Amino acid sequence: MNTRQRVNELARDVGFDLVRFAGPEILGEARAATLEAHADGRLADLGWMTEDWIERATDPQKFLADTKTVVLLAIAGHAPDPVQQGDRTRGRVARYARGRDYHRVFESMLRRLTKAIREELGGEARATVDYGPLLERPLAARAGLGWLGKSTMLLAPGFGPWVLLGAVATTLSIRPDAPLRKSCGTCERCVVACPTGAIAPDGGVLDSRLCISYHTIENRKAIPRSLRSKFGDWIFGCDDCLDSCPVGSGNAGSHSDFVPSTAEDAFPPLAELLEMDDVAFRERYRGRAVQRATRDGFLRNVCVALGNVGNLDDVEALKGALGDGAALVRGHAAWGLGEIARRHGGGGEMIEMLERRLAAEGDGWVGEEIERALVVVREHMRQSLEDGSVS
Ligand code: B12
Ligand code: SF4
Ligand code: SF4
Repeated sequence: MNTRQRVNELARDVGFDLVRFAGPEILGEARAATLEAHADGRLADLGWMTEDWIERATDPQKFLADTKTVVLLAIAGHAPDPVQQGDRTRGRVARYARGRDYHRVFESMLRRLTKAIREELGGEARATVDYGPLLERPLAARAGLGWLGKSTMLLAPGFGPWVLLGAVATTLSIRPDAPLRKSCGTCERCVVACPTGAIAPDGGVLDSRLCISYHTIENRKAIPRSLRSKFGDWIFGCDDCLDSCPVGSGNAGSHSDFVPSTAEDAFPPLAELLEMDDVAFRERYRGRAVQRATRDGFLRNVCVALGNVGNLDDVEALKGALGDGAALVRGHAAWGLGEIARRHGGGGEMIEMLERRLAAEGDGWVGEEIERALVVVREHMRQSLEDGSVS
């Protein structure tokens, strides 16, 4: 058996669903595209994605000296939605984050693979998943593992966008695979499906500053007001552009570790999430990708989702969040209350609650959010009085 076949077999034994090989050349076009995105500000506030990181991430030799081959590996991640029961207001977690943290799953599989490459085949090997300095999508496209879709996702035949990627650079010489000759053609479903217009009209370019996934996972600050109402029920990540994709839809299946064990993993009731302090958050999301958002960022997302899909039964929970220790949470709780009032009414009680909080508030930005919420609640009351439907 030759080295190519053996590495393929080892990777399959470890549990990877797809295995392809790429050469070690610099990813020139991807480097230029990513540097341009960086210069234009489209990468938003991802502090670690510096020009230096991009240069390294597009040169496999910088990742591992004397790299001859990069092995691209994919795991399927499309578990069906669990059944939701009861009538509580629920949020939505992106599919990749509903089970075990995929970084941990990849890490242990990659460790086994690199060990086997070193010990059995005598090559040096270094692995990465997601956060390491290698741009995985352009590399996977070079290896023919899939092609770059208009959503910017790598679409793998049979799986569509529902694959997570990892890579192993090695000093072993292995014949590379050829890129696929496939494209999205005239399809533009993801561009239309994206609630915030984050994907450029012609596709292939994403503006992270508009992306729900960026804001709910990576942004540590306030979510821009102009975007909040477009977030729907997403509280961690977003799959709208993936869900709309006809490639491989419904066929992908999932690695067992990514299958949610309960409906709460995928669609948690929102009000109870607002009760979590740091300890409870760490406990509930131990070993899960959701940890990445941090407790304050996650509760901020929950307040936004409640503003979008909540009702008068959720006011009590938002009232609690209005007194949270984190300004980030208090400010978004005020916004959430205003939005519930806009749709369902809030009445004098909500005005009183907001005014009391405003009087005690020490943070300027939170004060501003409360004042804006008060304008919304008062306006709703005025209109209700005018048309005789006071709530
Ligand atoms: C930063 C990052 C993000 C950012 C920015 C994403 C983006 N599209 O730019 C945010 C936080 C928004 C994000 C969101 C998501 N991400 Co992300 N993310 C990354 C990360 C760490 C780096 C990607 C990056 O550098 N982006 C910058 C852009 C410019 O580069 P790029 O997308 O890698 O490559 C583009 C350019 O190179 C260009 N290009 C390449 N060749 C050429 C040639 C020419 C001529 C031109 C013009 C352009 C061009 O096109 C490529 C594709 O758009 C990678 C992991 C990694 N190390 O690569 C995961 C990764 C891309 N993310 C992943 C996932 C799963 C997601 C989400 C689905 C999570 C979710 N459910 O919420 C969303 C999807 C959003 C989307 N539509 O892309 C997977 C994607 C798997 C796949 N099948 O594609 C990856 C590979 C992680 C992994 N290990 O599996 N992500
Ligand atoms: S992840 Fe959501 S917000 Fe981001 S590009 Fe896709 S559909 Fe748009
Ligand atoms: S939805 Fe259509 S355009 Fe978008 S990535 Fe999938 S196939 Fe391509």
